[in-house]
Amino acid sequence: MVIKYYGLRVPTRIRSETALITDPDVYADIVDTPDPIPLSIKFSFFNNEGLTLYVKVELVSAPEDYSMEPLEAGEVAHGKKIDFDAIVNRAKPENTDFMEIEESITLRVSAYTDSEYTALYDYADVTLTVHLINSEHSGWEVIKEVNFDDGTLDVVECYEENVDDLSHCNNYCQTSNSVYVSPPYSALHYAAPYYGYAVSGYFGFKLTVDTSGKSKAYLVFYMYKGSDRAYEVKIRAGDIEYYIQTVSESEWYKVVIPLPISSALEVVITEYYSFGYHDGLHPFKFYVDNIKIIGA
Ligand SMILES: [Ca+2]
Repeated sequence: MVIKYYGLRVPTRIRSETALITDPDVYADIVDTPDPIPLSIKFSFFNNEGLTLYVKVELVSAPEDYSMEPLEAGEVAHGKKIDFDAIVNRAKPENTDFMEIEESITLRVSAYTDSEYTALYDYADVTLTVHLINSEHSGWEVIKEVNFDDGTLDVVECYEENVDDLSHCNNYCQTSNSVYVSPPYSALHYAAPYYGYAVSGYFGFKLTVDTSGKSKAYLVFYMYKGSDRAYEVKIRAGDIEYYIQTVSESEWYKVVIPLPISSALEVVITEYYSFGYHDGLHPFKFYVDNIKIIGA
């Protein structure tokens, strides 16, 4: 599953063209992903309209390989915001002889004044570009690949950001054989506050890669959420940040992120952890595996 952060303002402001669209691009790898490929598109809906609204998202225009169950995202009171993911399915392409193809889809975000979604208040259409990547196509140069299977973290470093109190926290990174994509190891970032202490912040991994000389490059990797006290995933490539907000526990996700071109590009993969005391039951456990940087 590939998730992009996507932001929208109130419907009337969309119509007057002051909508905030953070990134109208969605990326997915066709290698080892399910058929159909679920594309999860993040929406933030702000209601500043002075009445309660009910939000619905549906697919209004796309190639025939796409489908979507209309999503009734529910009630948003005046002054409130809701965050939700719209899932659009793309059938896996039968002909896989491509490095990347781009397709355009349009979603309609509608606001209703009733919970039965009959009284339309306003709507906005949002057009997205879907980038389907074949990460195993021979046209890509594999710039770096890390699978942790020799038991080392290779070029991947332990990383923390905005952590309020690391001194009262058990915190480390190591290879782990509890879960993995390629056997026998993945990389684990473990953290847990000492008894009586609280800890919060972004915990994860960092690596530096060289994408210079390429016209484009991608980061492809798997991640696994192992903690019920972890929240959004933040991935930073250079100074560009990507957020993934809805991640189920105990499930591997495949993620594709476009990378800037740089001879020393810092790539950071983190998850936000927050926990108020130590009970031994809610440590932070975040796994990554099969990190691949490709370019052409
Ligand atoms: Ca592995």
